[in-house]
Amino acid sequence: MSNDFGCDVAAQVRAESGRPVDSSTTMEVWQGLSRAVVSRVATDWNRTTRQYRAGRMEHYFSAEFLMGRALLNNLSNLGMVEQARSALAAHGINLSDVLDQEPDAALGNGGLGRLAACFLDSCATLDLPVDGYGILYRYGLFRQSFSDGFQVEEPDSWMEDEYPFIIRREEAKRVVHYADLDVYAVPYDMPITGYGTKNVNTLRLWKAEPIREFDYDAFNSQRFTDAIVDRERTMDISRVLYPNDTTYEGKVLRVRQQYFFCSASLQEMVDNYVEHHGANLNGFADFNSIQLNDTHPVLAIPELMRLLMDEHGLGWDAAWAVVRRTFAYTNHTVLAEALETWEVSIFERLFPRIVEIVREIDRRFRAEMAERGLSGDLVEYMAPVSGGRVRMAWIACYASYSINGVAALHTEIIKRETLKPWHDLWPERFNNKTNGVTPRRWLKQCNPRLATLLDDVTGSDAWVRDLTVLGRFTDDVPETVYDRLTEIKRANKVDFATWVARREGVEIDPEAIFDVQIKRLHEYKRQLLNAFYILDLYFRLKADPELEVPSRVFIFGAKAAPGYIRAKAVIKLINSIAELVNDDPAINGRLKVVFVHNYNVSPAEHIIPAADVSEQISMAGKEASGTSNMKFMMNGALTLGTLDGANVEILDAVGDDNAYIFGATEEQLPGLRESYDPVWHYENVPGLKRVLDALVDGTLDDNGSGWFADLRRSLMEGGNQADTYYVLGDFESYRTTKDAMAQDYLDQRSWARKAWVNITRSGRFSSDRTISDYAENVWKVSASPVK
Ligand code: 26Q
Repeated sequence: MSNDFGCDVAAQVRAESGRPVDSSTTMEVWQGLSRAVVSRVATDWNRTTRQYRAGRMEHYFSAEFLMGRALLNNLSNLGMVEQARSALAAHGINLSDVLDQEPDAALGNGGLGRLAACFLDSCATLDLPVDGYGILYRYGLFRQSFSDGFQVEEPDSWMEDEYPFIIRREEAKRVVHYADLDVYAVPYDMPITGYGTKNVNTLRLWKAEPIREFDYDAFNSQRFTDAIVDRERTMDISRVLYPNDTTYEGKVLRVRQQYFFCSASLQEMVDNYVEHHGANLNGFADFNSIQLNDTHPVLAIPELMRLLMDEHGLGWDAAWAVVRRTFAYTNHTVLAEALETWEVSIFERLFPRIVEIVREIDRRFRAEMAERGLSGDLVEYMAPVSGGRVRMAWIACYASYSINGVAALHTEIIKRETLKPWHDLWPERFNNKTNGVTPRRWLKQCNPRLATLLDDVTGSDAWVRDLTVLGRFTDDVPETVYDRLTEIKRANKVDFATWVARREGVEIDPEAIFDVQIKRLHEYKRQLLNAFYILDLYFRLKADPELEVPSRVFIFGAKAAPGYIRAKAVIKLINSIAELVNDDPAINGRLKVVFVHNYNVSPAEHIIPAADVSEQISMAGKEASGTSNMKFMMNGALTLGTLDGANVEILDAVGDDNAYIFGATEEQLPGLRESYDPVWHYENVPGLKRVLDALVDGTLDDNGSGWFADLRRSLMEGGNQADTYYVLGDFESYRTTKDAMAQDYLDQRSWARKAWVNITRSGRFSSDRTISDYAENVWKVSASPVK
């Protein structure tokens, strides 16, 4: 290895493997290269940390950070991809083989966790003094495989081997106290580099460890199991990420986890405040603010009260004044079943002092509202504690200086419905922060061909730090740009076809339309609607083999929560449809269905650059924002979607000609529901009867589970209350729009123009825009570049 970095890498690989580079495994090379990168940022990281700590900081509290892979991201941010490539090439090693060794850090369920990761990237790139705080789960979101088309879950032990991007900070550990257990919280820090800056921010993840290795007395008295029970109970706390998305489950361990990282993070913040500003905590909020990523970290509110009062001598009013200026709350859902509430008895068992504080918050809230003249019913509805349960969202609304939704429509809905009484009381607390995604990972890194085109068209890589630059190039570009764009998409599709063949064993034709739906499996997201379209198209082709339709590949990626049977039934259904159509000689490859197993950040990076069609088909009013819609748009896929979440704003950015919108609107749905008759749809909407009957007439095999019949029943039985997510209601409109879209694809030039509009108008969906808005209007922090 000729250059400096090459020497670093070689030395790190040798230290790792005890062998020369040429004789090391690809995994060892990954380890060594990663260590060389961390070593490169060490000095700047330390400087950034010290500089931030002396000033005002924002702290992003989140139970989830879906980081994905780190190596390419860091190399790219540091401008070192080519150096790394040539350092390895000197040994005949291929960089992308090495990158492929890295496990995904899947410490999140989906959108909310990935949003947190994109936000960290933007904060570092914008030089903002923001740290993330969460949990170092030993097992991330479960690994998914299919057996007979059914989802099977396995533990995701992503960190079992060494993981160079996380550094243990033994010296900074804290004690977290529960009524039945004291545990250490040991911080593990991940450097967060930004693009084209020296600043290196920090994600701090806490791991639970026993204070005593094991109970020696018990061990000595031959009670070997007793000796290790507390140890195991402690390790349980950070053992595994809960796999639930959108349905709330009140598991004791889950609340332990929440308190664990909130308490440890707050202790650190308070200590840091004392170190820099003295022991009078009244000024805490002048230097610290906390963004609560949904209600998962809401225990931080009573915990900060406890720290201020019990450990730093503030009275209730002074402590509450600090708290009220510290917290800001982001809501991510309109689904009532997702709102977290905990049985008071669980709290009592785990942390009696927190219960005292929560009850006092409740008592004062009730008194304050009575004084304001609110009705008894309304006070009861809004009270932090009621009916034996603690309501996390209500505590968040009461204590926070800012409450935001994650897309314009979503914010309007929470103001009008979900959080209406809070909006009536304090409208000034509410604001919208439409989500965004980082163009570093989701454009520059995952789609290098398109990135080069954008460099060429715009004349520099300035778009990587300011995506709105692209907006100046929507019109009046030379026709050759469209040719190049078409070629790029085609090359990405060829790459993807190779990837899918290897990973899933399905051959797909790069000439076909690649139509993609990747997101958690949930009824409101309506993967079922997409499945029905495919089945209907299959029957249409069978009925008329001469039918002229463009070839299609339908690509899915989705995990279902392990206990969510209906979601699992949809996975099984899609796999059964794949089996039915993929090898049917009458179809002759014109239709293919691929369910990419174990969908995650890394698969997304392969799928999105190859997509033509972005499926965003949730029932209107249910998807808070969506973020894959933005990633697809940036990569030149056209949206096929309902007027939901951020789709509304995407449509606004690209115009009617450059997106395909269908279905009932959020405004229309209540009216439609009143007179809704799913059976009428079944009998009258072209294609529906054939599709619904295929679920039960033997066309599709659910291996005797009865799941397909249940799906059918859920749509048809129960009068106007059946089909909660209006699948049958929207089918006709979906089919018409999707058919038209496929016809439009045949005019490749016009399609490329639409794709170009999508790419160049995606500037406002950069998370840099979102974060600048938070920084300026909520967090009140400004850029702090290190020298
Ligand atoms: C709840 C209880 C117990 C265990 C886990 C959970 C849990 C875990 C994850 C509840 C919710 C989540 C995640 C929610 C989520 O990802 N919401 C999505 O957030 C995105 C970012 O704002 C939005 O774009 C999506 O619309 C929204 O669905």
